[in-house]
Amino acid sequence: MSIRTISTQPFLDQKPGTSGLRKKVSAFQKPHYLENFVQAIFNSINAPKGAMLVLGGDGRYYNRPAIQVILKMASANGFGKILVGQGGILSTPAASCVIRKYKTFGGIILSASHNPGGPDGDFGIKFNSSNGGPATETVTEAIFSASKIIGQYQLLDTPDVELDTIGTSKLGDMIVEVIDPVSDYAELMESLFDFAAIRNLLAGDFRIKFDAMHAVTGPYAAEILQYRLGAPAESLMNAVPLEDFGGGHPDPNLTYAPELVKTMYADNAPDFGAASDGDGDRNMILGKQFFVTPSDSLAILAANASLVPAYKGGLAGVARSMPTSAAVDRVARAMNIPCFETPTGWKFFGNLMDAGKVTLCGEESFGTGSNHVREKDGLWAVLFWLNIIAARDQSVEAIVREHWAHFGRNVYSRYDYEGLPVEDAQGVMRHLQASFQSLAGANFGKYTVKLCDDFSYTDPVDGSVSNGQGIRIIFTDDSRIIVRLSGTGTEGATLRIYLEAYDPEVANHHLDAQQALAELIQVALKITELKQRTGREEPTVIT
Ligand code: G16
Repeated sequence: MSIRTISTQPFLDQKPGTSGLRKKVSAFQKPHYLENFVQAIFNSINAPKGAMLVLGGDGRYYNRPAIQVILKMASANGFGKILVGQGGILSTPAASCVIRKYKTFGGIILSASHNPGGPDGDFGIKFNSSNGGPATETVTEAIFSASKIIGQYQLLDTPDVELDTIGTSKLGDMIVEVIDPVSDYAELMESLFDFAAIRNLLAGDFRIKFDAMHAVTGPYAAEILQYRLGAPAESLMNAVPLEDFGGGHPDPNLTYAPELVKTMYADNAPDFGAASDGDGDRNMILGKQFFVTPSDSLAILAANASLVPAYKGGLAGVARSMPTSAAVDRVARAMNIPCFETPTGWKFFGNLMDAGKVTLCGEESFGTGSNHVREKDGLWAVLFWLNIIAARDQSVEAIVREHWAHFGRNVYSRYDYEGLPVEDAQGVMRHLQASFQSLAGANFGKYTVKLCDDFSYTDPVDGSVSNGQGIRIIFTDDSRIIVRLSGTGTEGATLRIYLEAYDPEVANHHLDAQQALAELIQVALKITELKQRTGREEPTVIT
């Protein structure tokens, strides 16, 4: 076995987005493309010789060949040990859990999350630091800089490693330990929640349906929900992971999880429904004929945290991304704990959690989590809800309605315009930026603009500043229209419009969000000049 040094040329498009580098599989299959980015990571992270890394992915197409390349490069670059999930599999929260539990230098996670998979689909790669969380912007910038000047990479010339059997082998001087991808994570979940109470709930006539969307959470859900908590086998759907997610879009929302939505809106619907995404970090929560917005879900978890063993001692604080509704802010005020507003991207929560400022955090993009790991965590959110339901003995809908009655309702919706020509999408953003002055104080029916700006964030822990994080149009009644471009797509541009209005009146709480927000939606379309500038009559996805 010898170390080969291979000459290469930089690719100039390896800038990590909201969560790592995501591209079409065909881009990663270009000669040297993956290797360049992996070497750029190794050149930037200052790992000491012999350091230990975690490696795994969501099992999508190209996961296996990529794992082999990374193992051979890690060995050639002087790493001492790699913990790799059996079959190359680790859900994103499980990878975070393993990094923390075994105190490794960090980890490499292969995933394009909720983006479609398969030979024509997407692939992705990101580096997580020793805290288990996505690398900070400083590190991702360093990786990007390294990728632009790379001239060579190192690879061990050796046959592939056997990844399907748990155990230890050597690759050059480096140890490769193939680990069970589920057990450490399942053990962590059992330490956080009241499994006895949830087991009791599921032993009665309470029925659940979990949609793994043919993605990574299938085996995790089987181990936790079925074997450890006793849910019947029919509680799981699409639980066999497939390299192309069965041709689906593994994004747990009302559009892309139609089978689950149909089941939960049928006459004989189960009591609780949930879905997770490609790499297991997102979640969607449903009751019988009832959808819980991710923003409400975060607020409700925070308000009920004292019912869950791991959080009954109290929350240090909470955090949400800027476009996420302010429902959790109201809970934080009532609990007299701080609430932080960060840019979109889980990486911004890491510093707050490491500094002990925040216990729970979440995003409108179907992500919720806590300081148990440093990624958002789909099954964790499912277990949190089941724990609350078991403790309160109420339906999902009753819990949400009581919450609204107490705190008022932050009515919320997001419109996604996917696959736009980049120029059109940027045109909308430029138009808005140019309108800040004329918008200030302007009236639109019952709405008067209080403030509009481009969100900027100064990290309260390390002082780093992130500018240009989304346009905010805030009205005098605290309603908001937020507009930003997605940082996770791989084709054209996706423009997101987030709409939020606050309604304390219980008498209005029966309204569908689209009804309640109808006027604000028209204001948003008018201000953005969306139709004129993109030609789109309707959004691709409404949540
Ligand atoms: C990633 C980040 C999330 C973020 C989301 C936003 O999610 O991890 O923190 O909220 O992207 O995506 P966009 O920029 O498209 O709005 P994931 O699940 O794709 O890793």
